[in-house]
Amino acid sequence: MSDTPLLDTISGPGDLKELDYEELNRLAEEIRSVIVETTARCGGHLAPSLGVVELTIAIHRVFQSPQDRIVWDVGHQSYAHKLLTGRKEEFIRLRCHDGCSGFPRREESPHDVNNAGHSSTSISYALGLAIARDLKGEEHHVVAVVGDGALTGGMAFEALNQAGHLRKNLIIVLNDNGMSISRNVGAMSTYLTQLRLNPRYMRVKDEVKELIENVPIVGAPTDRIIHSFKERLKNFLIPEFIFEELGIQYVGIVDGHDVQAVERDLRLAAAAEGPILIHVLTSKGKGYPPAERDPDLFHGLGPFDPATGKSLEERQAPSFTDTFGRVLCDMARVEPRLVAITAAMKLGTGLDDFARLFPRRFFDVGIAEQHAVTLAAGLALGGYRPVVSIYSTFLQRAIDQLIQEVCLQNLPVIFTLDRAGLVGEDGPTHHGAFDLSYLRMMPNMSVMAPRDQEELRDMLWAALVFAGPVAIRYPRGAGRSLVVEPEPRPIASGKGVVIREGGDAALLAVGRMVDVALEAAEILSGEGIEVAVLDARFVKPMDEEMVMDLASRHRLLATLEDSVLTGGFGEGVAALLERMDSSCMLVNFGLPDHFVGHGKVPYLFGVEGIDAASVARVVRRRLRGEAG
Ligand SMILES: Cc1ncc(C[n+]2csc(CCOP(=O)(O)OP(=O)(O)O)c2C)c(N)n1
Repeated sequence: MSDTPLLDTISGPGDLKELDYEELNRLAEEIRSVIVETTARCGGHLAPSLGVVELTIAIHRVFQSPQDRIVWDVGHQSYAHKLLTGRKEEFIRLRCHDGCSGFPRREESPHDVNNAGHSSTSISYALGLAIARDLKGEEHHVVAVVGDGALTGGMAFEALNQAGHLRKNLIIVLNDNGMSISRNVGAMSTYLTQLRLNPRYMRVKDEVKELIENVPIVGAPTDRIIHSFKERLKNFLIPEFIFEELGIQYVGIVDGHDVQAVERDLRLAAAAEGPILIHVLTSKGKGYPPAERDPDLFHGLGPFDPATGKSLEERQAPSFTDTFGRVLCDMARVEPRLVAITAAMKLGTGLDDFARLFPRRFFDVGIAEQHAVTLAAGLALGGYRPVVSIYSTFLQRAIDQLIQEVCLQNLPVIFTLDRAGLVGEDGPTHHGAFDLSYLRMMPNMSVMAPRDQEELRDMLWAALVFAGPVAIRYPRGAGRSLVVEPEPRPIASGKGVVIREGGDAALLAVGRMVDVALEAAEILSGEGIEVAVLDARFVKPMDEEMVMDLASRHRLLATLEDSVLTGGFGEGVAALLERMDSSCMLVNFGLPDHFVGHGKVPYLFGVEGIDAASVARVVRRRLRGEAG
């Protein structure tokens, strides 16, 4: 680790006040080196965190955390905040099961006001905190730090709407770097770019205002008439100012890498009455050339060589994400009605090639999952075949839209849920832990889970001819296919496939859990216990015939899924066995009724008892008539 003499003197934000600006700049460099070295080892959200180092220093100099409440939107940019709030030791093991979370966590520090991870929540949280403060008659500041990407989310607009109405004292720091994960999109983003590209605009605005105030009016009109005339003149000469029109004062634009300048504006905001937004300009990846050159690639990444920025992750096979992207392009070539939608995750969902090859059929809606789903419904009503690709965890945002706007009308929309199941180091906010339950409960929805990338290809092609909504969920990374040929194999609708025979028990596995089942089968076979393995393929409709056939031929069925047990595949099998009055024993493996922490996936599988060794152990015991 690099020497960090200044950072070593900081045990909490109060210590920052001892440093002069030259020292603060050196401190910023030290923080950057720790962030780069740590993320290079542990992976993480590098570029967002590098972009806000000076901003974080300035915030912690002006405000007294934890009395003043600082709310980080998404929270992926909170590394400097963690380092300045007494967590240097834990930060060294960032995102490991025994180290710091990659996001703010209340359990970790009183300086983390809320648990974050999903976007566009900070202004709502902050407004709630401001209301609570006023109701209790307390006096402290509430600060929301929100990115221009997060500002594209509906919740951010909803919160601004109420903040402008209530006029509570509330400070919104808009961290504008022009980027979401990829380049930011949308009309709000264009508006911010206009402000950003034209710093003179702000000065002109002030000059015009002053000029108008001094316009002499002849005759003796009433004050009200003069005021109304001047307002109209201002509106004519100054392009409408969104935030001020909403009742939120606007201050900007300030260079987010100039601690002194940011501090000055923050002090101004701290003294203001009512909601105020400070527009801060930052550069994503600041100070680390590979991240500055390629901020989207360095937004969030696995371990890399800090000297070159080159990834250390070995990739021999195309991931599920790559396969989805490639197959979708093949499908778009033969199906002109196919359109693709992402909610600010073009790279993450593998849609970059599609966007390049079919720009008119690709839509990035911003961080707006709810809108993405209803937009797809509209496109389906208009005769198109939309494919909406959203991470499993983020599609939770749009459960009502899935039910009301898609399933209720049985519209042919294909949903691809990437990062399904446990994702590992990003932890509880990002695990795709609930999808099988929330999708299973929706009438008309078909739900598939491929065991490997080739099966994903087959399922995508199969989904194209479904008459109603279909969801295909798959995990991060690669499965066992090393190569994925373009030609699909047929998938029988609603049918699973037995891929290993065995007379003692049958393991019914969903998606990547098929590999776990096969591994468990090998362990048991070594002990003379032979188990069959079913690749369920369809979680809904369930292959009831197959399940009942297996139940009739085995003493024990075990279901394996990497989604919560409540309402999941296993519960579906239990209900079926009960309905059919089957006497077959059943054991369900899946995610528990608690939030799973962060750490490597195999480690978490072990902790939660869904790895091959745990499955083999429980199956062995149950066959012997012992309790699980
Ligand atoms: C609801 C939701 N959808 C998608 C994401 C994935 N995501 C994480 S950060 C991010 C971009 C945020 O951009 P911005 O707020 O401008 O912050 P920056 O990374 O540029 O600092 C996205 C899309 C998320 N965290 N939450």
